[in-house]
Amino acid sequence: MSGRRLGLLGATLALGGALLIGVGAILAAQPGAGFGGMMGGAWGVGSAGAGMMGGSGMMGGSGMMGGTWRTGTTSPGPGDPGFVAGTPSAPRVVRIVATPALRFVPDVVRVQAGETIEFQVTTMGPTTHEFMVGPAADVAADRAGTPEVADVGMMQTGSVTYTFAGPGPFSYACHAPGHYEAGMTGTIVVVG
Ligand SMILES: [Cu+2]
Repeated sequence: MSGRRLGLLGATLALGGALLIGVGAILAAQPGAGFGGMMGGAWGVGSAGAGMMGGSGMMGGSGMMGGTWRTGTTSPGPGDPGFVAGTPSAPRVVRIVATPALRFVPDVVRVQAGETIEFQVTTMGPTTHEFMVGPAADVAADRAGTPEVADVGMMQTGSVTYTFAGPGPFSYACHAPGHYEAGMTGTIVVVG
């Protein structure tokens, strides 16, 4: 194996570690999301990755890991302690990670009826994603005019704000070519 190939392998492993750490951090910021088991796994592997990155210095102190998405939080959801319903003037923030496995994490979001939510969508990995949210039929059909944030590239965060008026059903999805077909969707559960 040539030095260059080793370098590429190291970069790939470091990126993988960074992704796991990132997903773990975002999941940790989701109160009551019920990802306990997943979080444990993600943190365990992420820690191993961090050690490796520290040794190589490849990722240390890079701006890539210092983005605002790491420090932001998802506000408590309906039924969680401290829940405050989002309003048009003060939307509740829900953070979503779009993964290279063509999935949204989380893929279920609970909202209170009538709530206004600001979705902050961060892409992990090299695949560019979009995030469309609204009535499930419109989202499924990729209907023009349905609220969305498009072209969210690697480690970027885009946001879109939506008010969940009426009973739904509501959903979200990515319509980058092939992603919806691969199952890159999420469900909105309206409560109250
Ligand atoms: Cu996508």
